[in-house]
Amino acid sequence: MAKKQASGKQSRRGAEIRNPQSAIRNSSALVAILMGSKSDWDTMRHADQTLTDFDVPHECRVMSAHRTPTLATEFSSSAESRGLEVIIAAAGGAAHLAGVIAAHTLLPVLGVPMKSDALNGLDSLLSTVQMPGGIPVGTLAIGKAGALNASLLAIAILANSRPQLRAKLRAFREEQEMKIREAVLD
Ligand code: RP5
Repeated sequence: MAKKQASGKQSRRGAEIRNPQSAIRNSSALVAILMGSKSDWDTMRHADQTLTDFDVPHECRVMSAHRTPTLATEFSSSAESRGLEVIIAAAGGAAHLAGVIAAHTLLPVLGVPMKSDALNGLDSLLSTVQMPGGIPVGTLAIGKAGALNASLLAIAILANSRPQLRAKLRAFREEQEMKIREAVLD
């Protein structure tokens, strides 16, 4: 289960998620995984795990376009100068986080619609994907597949200028293909 930081400074600035691999504020982070609520973590941990598997420095944080609008604005405005290269933003329902983040940065923003109780994620998907022309959000699938693919897409973006990472991504694809080619049905 994700842990919420309880210190005064961090609780003022919004909840953050810590796990053994991804520091809360990783000064060398290339990718940020943002989510609108701690309740999104069970889905977004799959993105975190994939980036960890690929040894991509990253950070995971909770912030909301609605509940912590100032934090979301501050974070995205300063993201590039802090060395981040890709931002993944997950939200559910009236899912505005990715769009708000994208409005304040030139970095690529990948949106992951969370599966919602009310409409099974269709609301989140439409809110995330239907950005008016001019401020793009690259929107992935609803839920776990979207979380996984957002991290793989972030890796592909970073891999354009990092041959070692590109080799890892190629190996991942080959291993995935091999598993399917060798699948045995009972
Ligand atoms: C969104 O509202 C979050 O991204 C989450 O998916 C959804 C529900 O949030 P909680 O009510 O569980 O905090 O902002």
